[in-house]
Amino acid sequence: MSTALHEAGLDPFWMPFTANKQFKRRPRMLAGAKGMFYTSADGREVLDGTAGLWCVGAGHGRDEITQAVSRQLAEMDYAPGFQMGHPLAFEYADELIKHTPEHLNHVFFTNSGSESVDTALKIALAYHRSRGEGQRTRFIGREKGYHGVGFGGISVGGIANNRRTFGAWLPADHLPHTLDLEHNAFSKGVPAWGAHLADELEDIVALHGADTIAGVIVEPVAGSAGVILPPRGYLQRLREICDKHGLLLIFDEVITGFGRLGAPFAADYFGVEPDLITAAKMITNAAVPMGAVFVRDSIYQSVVEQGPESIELFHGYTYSAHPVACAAGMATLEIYRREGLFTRAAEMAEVWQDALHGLRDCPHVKDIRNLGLMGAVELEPRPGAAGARAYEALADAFEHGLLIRFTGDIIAFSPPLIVEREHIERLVGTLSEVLGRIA
Ligand code: PXG
Ligand code: PLP
Repeated sequence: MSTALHEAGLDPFWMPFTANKQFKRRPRMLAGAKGMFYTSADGREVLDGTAGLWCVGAGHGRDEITQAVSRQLAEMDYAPGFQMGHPLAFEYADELIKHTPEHLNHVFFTNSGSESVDTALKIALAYHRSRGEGQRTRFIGREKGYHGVGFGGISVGGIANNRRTFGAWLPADHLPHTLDLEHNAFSKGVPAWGAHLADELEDIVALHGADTIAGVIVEPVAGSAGVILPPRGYLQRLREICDKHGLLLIFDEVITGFGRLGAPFAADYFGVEPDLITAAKMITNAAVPMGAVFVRDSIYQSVVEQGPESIELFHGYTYSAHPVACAAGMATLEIYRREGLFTRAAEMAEVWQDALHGLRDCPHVKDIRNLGLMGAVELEPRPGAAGARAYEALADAFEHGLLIRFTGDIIAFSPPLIVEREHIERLVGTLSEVLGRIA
């Protein structure tokens, strides 16, 4: 640890989503990163099983991005985005829509997934209001859904811990989640059972009245809650019910966007076109914070083209379309194009699936789930100590050169899209040893 850090101590930094006291007693520090690996502060190589926090798709330390960012900083560090523009933002939006679903050709820039979710919810409200349906104010999310930490996102989200202290302030209701180990344990890829769970949306619509509901927001594959897959036909069914009742369908693709499943977006992978897509992770390869909302043309037409001559949407962030983020995003797209990263996960999916399911007979394993380059290994909780096993696995894996994520007793993986077979073998080999060591 550096002398400066030693003197400063760990106390002032209030860490996000971290057990602060526990961490500060026994810190896990990262100091460098290149390709598939981190270097820990004590000089060990750590395989990145999670692409940072699901966000470093092209691997760490990409020179093209570093150069694009430094060039942009030298040329123009910042440009105001309200009533002013800079050319790169327009060029970048134009490049992005080459990769978005057919009818989603407008981009609103944010700085994070949480801001993208807030923005998408607001655009949905603005859309209905623009059509004289301002009474459509309710959103339908899903149990176990994670939509970031804004007050909008925690209201539509379905993770109890994220709202317990803060409440839920938007009118919202929730679909049931789709994780059912009785029917779907150890399914490879999308499970066959459970499409009928989408029909619950009909009951929710009947309860509240379609004319009070603005839209439905779901993660096509729930990431944060532990890789929960949509049953075959489920998302199609949601789309049909939304169409029937005039509800906007929002796919929160903060995790599934930018190639995680082997197609540019989960919308492409599942063949279901939503009305809005929220994105953030991987968009700049995480080199500079950025997020985006991709918007259906008819929504833009209704709110903007048919809107007033003055500001059509009273919304935006100081750093929306920040030039340095746009530069990082452009360079990331170039790497994606050159290295085929939008579809790389499809090439690796089978190797990944076989390797992960090879852990089935390891101690404590209760379920294994996978799609594209996402995967989860769910552990049987230790009696009376839910979450303890997975936490111990994280600590032990880090000691032995592997970075993993956990939520509850679910270990989640999302390696960078550049992952090779040898990394997958090493990841699975290390995890198998870890599971053998923990009690
Ligand atoms: N929507 C979804 C679907 C997400 O996964 C957000 C919104 C919020 O994005 P920001 O950029 O505001 O964090 C997310 C973020 C994990 C983990 O380990 C997941 C997220 C963030 C951090 C950790 O599962 N998801
Ligand atoms: N709070 C204050 C006092 C501000 O002036 C602003 C922006 O001007 C914000 C919050 C919002 O900040 P941002 O645009 O970075 O989201």
